[in-house]
Amino acid sequence: MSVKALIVVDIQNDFLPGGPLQVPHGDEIIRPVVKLIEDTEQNWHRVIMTRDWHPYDHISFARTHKKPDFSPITYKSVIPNDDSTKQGTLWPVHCVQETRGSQLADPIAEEQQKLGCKIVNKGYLADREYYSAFSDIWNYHRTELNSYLDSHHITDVYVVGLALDYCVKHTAISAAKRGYNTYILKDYTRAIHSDPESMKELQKELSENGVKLI
Ligand code: VGL
Ligand code: ZN
Repeated sequence: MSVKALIVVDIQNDFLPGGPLQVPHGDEIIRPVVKLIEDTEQNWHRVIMTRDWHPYDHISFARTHKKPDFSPITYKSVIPNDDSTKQGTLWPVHCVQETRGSQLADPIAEEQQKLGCKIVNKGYLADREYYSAFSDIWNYHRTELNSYLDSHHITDVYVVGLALDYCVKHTAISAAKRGYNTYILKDYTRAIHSDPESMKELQKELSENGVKLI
């Protein structure tokens, strides 16, 4: 038997058109996602909403390094005795804790309150970047998402939200690696880079990691 969870990733004001880190057409998914949450035929056992939830001086902000937005950066591992590095991008300041920009989009926030959906925050440790809602990029600090899913005996995870090519992708790959049957519902996502080349690459990376894009 399958026990299904819907994970609604980062539908926050700062990622919507007009926000500092806008995902093109991100607003188009809000109403459909609300309908999907309420669709009784889906039989969601749990609905979880994630939030990018940064301190004002987060390491992923260009401002923190006094560099231009979207500059490349090499992150050093936060794991003791680990010399590895990862390439990243420095972002405009976004989703600072407790600001309007970090709040869920109004219709999603209403749904969250109405149903009492679990909120999982990520990105709150200042010294490391996060894309997956399960952990930091080092897979070292874990959020409460995995233990929440396990405590509710979830077997299948459906991921929607923003942005398809960052947090949705990494959250889905993390879920698949942790043993959940994992799906991304494509029509309920939007990407920062949605050109055909990027989409082909994305499709390949997802299938190599056992994530089904449907
Ligand atoms: C995200 C860039 C930086 C996302 C979060 O939610 O996709 N992207 N922080
Ligand atoms: Zn972020």
